[in-house]
Amino acid sequence: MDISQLEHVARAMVAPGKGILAADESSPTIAKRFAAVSVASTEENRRAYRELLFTTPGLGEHIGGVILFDETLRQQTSDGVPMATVIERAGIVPGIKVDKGAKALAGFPGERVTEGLDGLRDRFAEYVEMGARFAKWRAVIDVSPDVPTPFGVHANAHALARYAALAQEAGLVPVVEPEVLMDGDHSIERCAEVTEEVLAAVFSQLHAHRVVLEGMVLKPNMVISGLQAEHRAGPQEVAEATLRVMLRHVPAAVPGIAFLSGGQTEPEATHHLSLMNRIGGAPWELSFSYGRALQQTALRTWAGRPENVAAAQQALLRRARLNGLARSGRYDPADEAA
Ligand code: 5MM
Repeated sequence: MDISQLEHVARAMVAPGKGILAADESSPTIAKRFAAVSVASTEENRRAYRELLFTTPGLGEHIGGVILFDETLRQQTSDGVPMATVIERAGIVPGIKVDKGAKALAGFPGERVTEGLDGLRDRFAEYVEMGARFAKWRAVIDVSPDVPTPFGVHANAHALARYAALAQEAGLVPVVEPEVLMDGDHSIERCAEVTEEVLAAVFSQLHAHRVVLEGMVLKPNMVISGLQAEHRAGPQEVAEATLRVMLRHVPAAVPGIAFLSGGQTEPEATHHLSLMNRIGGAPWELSFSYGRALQQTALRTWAGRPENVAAAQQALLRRARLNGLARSGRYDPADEAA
């Protein structure tokens, strides 16, 4: 394992002004996203949509990494260029989602654990061969009054750390994604409590598995009220609570924290990130790894029509630029109207 190379790639993914485009929707998830804009989830439509995203002129200005799904890494543009090559040529690091999704945790009703460790060492070797330079694994933590249990948290943290150690062994930077879901009516305080428990377990397991913190990126949820909460905390409160929890649990050796958007609207996700960067004083890069919060308008604009490709690329670029501003706390919600 070349630690300096891992650190170099990790730092490029979250370089100042930049973040990550999460385009690794699995087949069921992309089918859901396409259905919302009445596009059939055929292999060709998925390929065309991802080509649109990755060939956006100027994307590399604010995007340092792109996460791909297995199918996409094996696809080519209409000109016959492999997707990973297109991404590299744009000055962006290509990565691959390697988890096989969250499944019910036997014996623990309401909890899930992410699968995909079997055969992972061999899959990593193939992904490296195909041009991936980082990997991603997502753990899903549901929130209810009795969930998560300490065992559920431990099972997910253990799997994340096993994955991360294998990724580094293969020379890939692990993006470690423990997502405390926004679904539910829980308060921001409850989200903070669960996120603290999860991050404490994750970093304890990463240490136990000898994962080199300098060669990874953390992709956590923000500390935020549940989507159905009666009183949802405002942006400044979200920024302060998130920063407080991260400062308590994320070692300064980690190069970057790239937040997921998790169901926030595009402007909300950008605003929260900007406020955190405005507070300042963080020892890590405070960045983004958004899926929906980068793609929503672009996907709606495209809606499966080739004549809309340029407009959809403009929409993606605009979100990337606004999040680029948020990286240094310079985003103003008024920019949305401009
Ligand atoms: C893009 O969606 C990713 C894959 O999800 P599935 O395995 O469920 O298809 C997901 O891991 C994503 O990278 C993160 O949730 C961040 O995306 P959002 O939309 O929450 O920013």
